[in-house]
Amino acid sequence: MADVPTCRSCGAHELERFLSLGVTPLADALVSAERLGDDEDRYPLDVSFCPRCSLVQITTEVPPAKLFVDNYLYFSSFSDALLRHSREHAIDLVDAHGLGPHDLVVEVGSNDGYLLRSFAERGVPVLGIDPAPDQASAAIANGIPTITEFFGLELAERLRDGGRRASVIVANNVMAHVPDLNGFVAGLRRLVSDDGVITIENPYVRDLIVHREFDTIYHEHHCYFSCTAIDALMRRNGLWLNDVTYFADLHGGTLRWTVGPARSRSETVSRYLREEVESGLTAASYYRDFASQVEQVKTELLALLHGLRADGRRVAAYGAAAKGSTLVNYVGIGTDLVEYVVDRNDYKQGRYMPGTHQPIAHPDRLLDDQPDYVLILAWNFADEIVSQQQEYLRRGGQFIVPLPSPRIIGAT
Ligand code: JHZ
Repeated sequence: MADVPTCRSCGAHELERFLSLGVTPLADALVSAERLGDDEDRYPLDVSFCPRCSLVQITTEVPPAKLFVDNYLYFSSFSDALLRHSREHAIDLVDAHGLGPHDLVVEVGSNDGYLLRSFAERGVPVLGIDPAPDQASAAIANGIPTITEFFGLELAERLRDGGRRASVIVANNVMAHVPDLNGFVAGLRRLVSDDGVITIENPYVRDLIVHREFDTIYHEHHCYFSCTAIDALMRRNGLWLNDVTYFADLHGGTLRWTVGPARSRSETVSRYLREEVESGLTAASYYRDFASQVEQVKTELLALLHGLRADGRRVAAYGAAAKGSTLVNYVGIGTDLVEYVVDRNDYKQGRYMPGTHQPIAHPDRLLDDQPDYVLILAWNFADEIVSQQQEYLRRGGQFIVPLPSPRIIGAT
């Protein structure tokens, strides 16, 4: 573990801390039955703002292999909404850039090949890069060539020396995971062809603050991006932020930044940059009362759960998501309040939530057991989960969506 005293992007020393979520276990380090009695690794989870380049970031660095090789069971393919979004993205890129057999699409953080297969199906050569061994093996087994390594400048150089340049690079929900941010972006610049395009998606820090999505803060996510921070980061590494697209329903509000070696800035980029200044997002004061907002979520949620338990209601949870781990650990939701968690990722079933140790079961358990309430930890997929669980609702079950304030969903 290392403390990071300077900004990961611009190197400034005067970071302003605005939130501490305490000392928490690693969000994806689900505990196996054999390890339940062992001490779990715990690390401080503090969040700072850089007044020089506006980057929001955590200040403790956990070794990447501990996060993404030893303890990573996240498979992108378990979420239908994400698969739909990814397929549309691939089709748009193929059409917009006329991609064909002479191009190369590289995805950094390619997971189980959930996105690249849409390019491969259209005859476009692809290359995945992902250090997580099980996910990379799954992709390879599905015919997606994948390099099982972390991406950075060194790997980009090696690929380029081997004669490979990418017409398109996609980096979705991966840049926040990278400790050496400038090395990562320099690697993108090295690998993309001079007329190529890079698309980067990540949850938008504005939505994190406005919708109190504090649970998306965990050790895997070193950074929380605004357009202002992205613009500075790209320029520093020889790239231009050329377009921005907003997806309100993806991961609580996601931005796609379209970036390239050539400058062709859209009016949308200028508008976002202007609005970030006007709304105050580029100043430390924007973040100052976030800690009390987060505290309020904790108070409201605990009051609700204690009230239900006092009335003899049984509560389970849906989604052994990384964000779920931050939520249960920060709020202090033990097995006395929420008995178990269900998740359709079979790599997660049979394990236990970090810190709070709820067992993780198959979603069928909700119908076998019919708890009175189900807390949706994967609230970003609440619509998808609720529509799959109509029978649970029909039998009288109810869902709790925890953020931005706890809300109950029953049968309509
Ligand atoms: P989900 C992930 O975070 C991983 P997490 C990562 N760290 C990241 O950066 C962010 O996304 C953006 C399950 N599920 O996606 C699947 C069902 O069981 O919100 C997952 O285990 N049934 C890369 O981990 C979990 O819920 C369903 O119907 O916070 C959702 O996890 C659906 C839709 C999901 O991410």
